[in-house]
Amino acid sequence: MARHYPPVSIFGVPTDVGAGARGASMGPEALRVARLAEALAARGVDVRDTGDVAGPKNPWLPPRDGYRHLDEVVAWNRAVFDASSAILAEGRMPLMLGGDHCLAVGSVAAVADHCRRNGKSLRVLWLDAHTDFNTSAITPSGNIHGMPVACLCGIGPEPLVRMGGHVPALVPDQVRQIGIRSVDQDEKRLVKEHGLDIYDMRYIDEVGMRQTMQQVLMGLDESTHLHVSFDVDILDPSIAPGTGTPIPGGVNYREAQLIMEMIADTGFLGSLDVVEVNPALDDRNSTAELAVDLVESLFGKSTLMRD
Ligand code: Z70
Ligand code: MN
Ligand code: MN
Ligand code: MN
Repeated sequence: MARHYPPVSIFGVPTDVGAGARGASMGPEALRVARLAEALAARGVDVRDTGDVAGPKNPWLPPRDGYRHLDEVVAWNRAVFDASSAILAEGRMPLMLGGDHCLAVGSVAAVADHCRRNGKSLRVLWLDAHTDFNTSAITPSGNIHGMPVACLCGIGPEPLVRMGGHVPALVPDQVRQIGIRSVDQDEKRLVKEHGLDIYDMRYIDEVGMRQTMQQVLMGLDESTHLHVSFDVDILDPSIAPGTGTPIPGGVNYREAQLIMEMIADTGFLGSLDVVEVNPALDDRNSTAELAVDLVESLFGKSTLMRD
């Protein structure tokens, strides 16, 4: 029999307010069409889809003071924080369907707050082509989906940095970034200065995915809550074209499966974001279908012998 997983509550966040390309707002529906909830239910997971949270429309304006749509990003993240917190308080696992990656400020702040209240130690696995560690002073775009890790580490606009009450929500020590291959010039300086633990594509090429994930998952114990923030642009664009910022040289299908399988094997998965699925750019919903396939593996689908 499969390992027992905690009950899951899915919620959708239909916005692209933090992104540079329009269309990630359709991500939740694409993941539903790809039968995410049904796939987890078929694995014996107690899963509920609570529907979508609501927020302001995307005004689609140029940046102001280094931010695009800051007020709208804050409003959406408050809704995410409240939804995630309510699900965690029920003893269920929040599964957020983005939406763009700015929404991880709310989801991770909620998990950090939950862990603080319950004596759990939080580790965040940031699966992404990008480090998402920009600030208003150095961003090349003003797009806030390039800033959530910095915000969570206490660097960013007041209302985002304070989202979960405790500042900072996270210290860089709690974060592992995997699949990185696109970091802006000044952002590079900042991630080095803050000592982020980055497993970039060069590292994965050199040591292989198995040893990479062994490093990433080192030092976990029964008190660990693992939060996985899965930006689908970690995947190579040849297998996942439906995303706003496709970057060549991403992780392939087998590597992606191994990431998910090795996380599943820990038994410590506590919460999950699936973000940056952009159906407007996709090839017949293949990116959403691949994301569902990988989430199934995160819940033990391809693990034959270790239950
Ligand atoms: C760039 C910026 C980003 C995702 C693009 C890109 C950031 N570093 N993140 N797509 N998911 O504009 O800050
Ligand atoms: Mn991202
Ligand atoms: Mn990204
Ligand atoms: Mn399937």
